[in-house]
Amino acid sequence: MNAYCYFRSQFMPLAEAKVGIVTHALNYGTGCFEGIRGNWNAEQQQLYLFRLRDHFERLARSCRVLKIQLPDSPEALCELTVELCRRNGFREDVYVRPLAFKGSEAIGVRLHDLQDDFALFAVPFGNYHEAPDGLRCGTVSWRRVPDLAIPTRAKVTGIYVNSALARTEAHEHGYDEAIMLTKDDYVCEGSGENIFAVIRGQLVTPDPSQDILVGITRDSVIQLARDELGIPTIERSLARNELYVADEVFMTGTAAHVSPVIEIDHRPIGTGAIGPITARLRELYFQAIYGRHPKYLHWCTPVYPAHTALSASERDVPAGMAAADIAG
Ligand code: PY5
Repeated sequence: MNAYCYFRSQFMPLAEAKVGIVTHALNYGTGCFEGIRGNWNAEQQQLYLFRLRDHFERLARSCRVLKIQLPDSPEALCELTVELCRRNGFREDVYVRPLAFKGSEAIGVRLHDLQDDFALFAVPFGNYHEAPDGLRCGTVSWRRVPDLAIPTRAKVTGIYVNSALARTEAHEHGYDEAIMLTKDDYVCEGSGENIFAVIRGQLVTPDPSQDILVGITRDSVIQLARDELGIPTIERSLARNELYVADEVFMTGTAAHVSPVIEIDHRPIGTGAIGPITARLRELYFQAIYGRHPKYLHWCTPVYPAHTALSASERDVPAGMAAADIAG
């Protein structure tokens, strides 16, 4: 099946969406992006895009920082994303990547007097981490980019050099994921995840002044913990040694979901197995993102029209036929 993307104001085959090597964003990292998951609910034959609007609103904020003009409003970009997923006829978990960038082929480091470009693609995507029993993490020597160097609330492509350095250092030391500290040596986040500790029945996570990317999964988990489990979250600076002695630690991110951390710097966390609060939150989070928790359906944007969202037994369609075909 041909994969479609949206690039320069039109849908086109993904394989044909190319930029030249002089492109500003490729040379200097002057782009903003998002990562959005589409979660396939086989029972309902529906693909749910999770917190779609929130992602495009964050993209709009990132673009303000980089002086990039998006081609349309967050609302219209949501519709475009639904349309893209429909055209691709996905019937599995996917990852959607909007990318807004300085597309001029120009030499010269700056944000002004450059043309903006926008691309949107989606690819099938399963687990980000291959560690079903929990992550073994290591604190790395690289510090998280301070907000005053590159605004960390913005999801800027260039910032990810920092994440890549951290992740590869962790990998080369045999860990599954990196824990980055701030310039002041407090806990910041993973290479692509926020981090939480469970301490005496409460969640503790670095507050936004700690140079974190303010994650949408982080926000979802804070809400689920509060409203479903009655567990409050304290946002404050968090010392590395507090992680070592926490009852539980987990990471959150669109790609990573809720990922238990069972070991940090060769020290088991809690019992060294997935903790009960982490397990409960992960379960609630999965219910929410697959559209299985009625209370959180407002977080889920269905891709396919409701009449195609029948249960498997109700569907009278040959196996292997794309939902897009059914939708016509
Ligand atoms: N911190 C960083 C540095 C991130 O890159 C991400 C997301 C998060 C936190 C969590 O944010 P959210 O919950 O809004 O996803 N990372 C991207 C993701 O799609 C890219 C990972 C490669 O998960």
